[in-house]
Parts: sequence; structure tokens; C-alpha cells
Amino acid sequence: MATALHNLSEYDAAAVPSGKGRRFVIVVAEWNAQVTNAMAEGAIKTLKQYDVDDDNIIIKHVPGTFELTFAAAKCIRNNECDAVICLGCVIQGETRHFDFICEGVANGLSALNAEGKIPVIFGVLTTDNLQQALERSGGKLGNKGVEAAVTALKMI
Ligand code: DLZ
Repeated sequence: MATALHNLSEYDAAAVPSGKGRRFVIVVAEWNAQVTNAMAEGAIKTLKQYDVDDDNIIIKHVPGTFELTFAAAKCIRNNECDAVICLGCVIQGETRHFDFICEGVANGLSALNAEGKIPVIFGVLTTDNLQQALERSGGKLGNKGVEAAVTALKMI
């Protein structure tokens, strides 16, 4: 499988613009915290690497991935930032909850993006198991949080 062969978070560092003077909210889901916190660390490190000041990185937590949409919508309504980075991790279980949560957050964040006010970044891992999630949150396949931060910098 192609995804098993390379770091999915590789990017052209020279093509990423500076984030100097820009403000970012990172919303982090508490479910699968080991994974989402590692993604948040990757996102924060990347924003700082591109000149974003500590004061301009605001971290918010929500209980689960499903709640990312609400938090992002509030940030937009309150003009809190130039981009919202939403970080979550949904792991396939034995129930259909997986499908509902994934579909709910994808539709919710897409709708916010379609409003065209500020970029809302979909940093959500949807995996079959914890191992796959760990590999994508600072493991051998990169860090989705880094990708999300790079996307935010490019989008603003
Ligand atoms: C309920 C639930 C389940 C089963 N699995 C996950 C998950 O793997 N990842 C995640 O972020 N959240 C999960 N949740 C919680 C939902 O996102 C949400 O918080 C609840 O359904 C309450 O709205």
C-alpha cells in the first residue's frame, strides 16, 4: 500500500509562507489524547518554525472529534484567528459510531470552509487501529499535525 511506504507529512519547506503576525487556534479533541496531543505538538512546532509567536497560538480542547465543528464555528463567529486547525483521531471500533463521527466532522468542517471566511483545517486521523494512528502522529508515517499546520500557513 502506498501509504505504508513513505512519510505522508513530507512537504517543500521553501514553499511554506511565514506566519508572522498571524493568529491560529488549534482545537484538540481529547479522545485518543496520546495521538491528538502528539499532533498538537507537531502543529505548534511547525507554526513556530514559520515565525508564529507563542501568543498567537491558542490551544482549545473539546471532548471528541465530533465537537471540533462547534469549536471552529465559535472561533469564526468571534473573529478569533486567521485560521483554525482542527485535530482529532477516530479509531474504527465495533459500532457505527466511527462512520457517524467521521461523516459528521467532515461535513461540518466542509460547511465552515464553504462559508469562505477563514480556512478550517481538517487534521483528523481516521484509522483502523491505534497503531496506524501512532504511525501518523509522529511515527514512521509522519505527523498529521505538521501537515495541518503547513496547510493553514499556505491557506492564509
Ligand atoms: C463516542 C466516540 C467514539 C466511540 N469514538 C471516538 C473516537 O474514536 N474519537 C473521537 O475523537 N471521539 C470518539 N467518540 C466521541 C465523539 O467524538 C463525541 O465526543 C461524542 O459522540 C459526544 O458528542
